[in-house]
Amino acid sequence: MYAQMVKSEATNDDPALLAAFQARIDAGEKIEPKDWMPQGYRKTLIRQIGQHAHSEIVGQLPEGNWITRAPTLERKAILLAKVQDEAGHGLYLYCAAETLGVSRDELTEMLLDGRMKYSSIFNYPTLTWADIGAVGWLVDGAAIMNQVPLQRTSFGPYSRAMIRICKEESFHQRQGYDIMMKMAQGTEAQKRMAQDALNRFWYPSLMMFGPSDAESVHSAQSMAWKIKIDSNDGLRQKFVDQTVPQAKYLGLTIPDDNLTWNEDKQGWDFSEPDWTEFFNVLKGNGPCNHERMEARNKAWDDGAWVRDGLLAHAEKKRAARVAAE
Ligand code: FAQ
Repeated sequence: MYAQMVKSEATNDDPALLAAFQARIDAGEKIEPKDWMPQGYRKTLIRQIGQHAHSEIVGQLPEGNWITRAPTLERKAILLAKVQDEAGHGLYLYCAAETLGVSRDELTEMLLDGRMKYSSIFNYPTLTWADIGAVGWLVDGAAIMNQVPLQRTSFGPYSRAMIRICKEESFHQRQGYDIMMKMAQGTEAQKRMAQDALNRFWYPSLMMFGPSDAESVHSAQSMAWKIKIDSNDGLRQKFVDQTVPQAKYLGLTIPDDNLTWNEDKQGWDFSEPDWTEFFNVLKGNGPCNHERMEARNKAWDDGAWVRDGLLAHAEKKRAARVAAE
């Protein structure tokens, strides 16, 4: 179905249709699944929403790793709820992508055979309990910074999914910050753990916003189509400006000797992440890429009997309907 849609749009991408489409975008209208859209718009959305959905699903793995080791029953219940929320976010996003004519199975296959990505951040390990605090504070904090503007994205189903997701993400960020507060106010050993988690998650969190604007291949077109509302560098700056005072409040140090307040821009100057490391992680060479893909492949293989059962049941129902006609 997806291939058919793309083919018909390829023949329909004429200048008048494109101009009318752009006029709708410029007027702030939402584009809905049955509306005409350029092939590139559909393709970009499938890539971004699909990648976003995969990130939510793979993103359960580093935190799921700590559910059995959470330090108290209360922390365990909170973490369990958070990880379940992430699964839900993945499902809303797969549904939004499905309205574009691509099935969830196709999206999963594209992830498993390497045609689709998930966020670089989830290729870093969670080594201590403080890492769970850092993930909530920094990773969910970065996710919210990126996703709040996406509530105004031009594609209706994506925008509506984002509204629901953002409500839950703000709880996630607060639970992470709460863990960091406890650790930072705890024993010397706990403070060291909190600082170590910040040291390891700081630059990978900055990478979540994508490459610098100069290196971002999709930003210009995506912003013209209002798929993206803000630039990668713009969001990264906002994240740093929001997070520096939070680190100060915790009594922790951002691991960047170049961090300086810039009076003119009313924001912090900071060091860029190591972009060689970022592109290397994207190529599959991060600390946990192999482990994460192994887990996704195993889940897909283990679920084969469920998919087969559902298909057999649907076929049985269809045959019964045909026989009754
Ligand atoms: N990781 O031209 P651009 C979360 C790729 S949700 C991997 O700038 P674009 C919740 C990009 O795809 C986190 N790949 O791309 C949670 C492109 O690849 P291509 C996920 C990346 O799309 C918390 C190439 O680099 N959030 O964390 C990354 O315009 C805790 C060139 O880049 C979303 O997906 C990256 N970080 O801008 C869950 C939000 N950055 O086409 C569990 C929606 C870039 O060459 C626990 N997505 N790439 O194959 C977006 O806003 C955008 O897609 C960006 C990238 C901003 C991520």
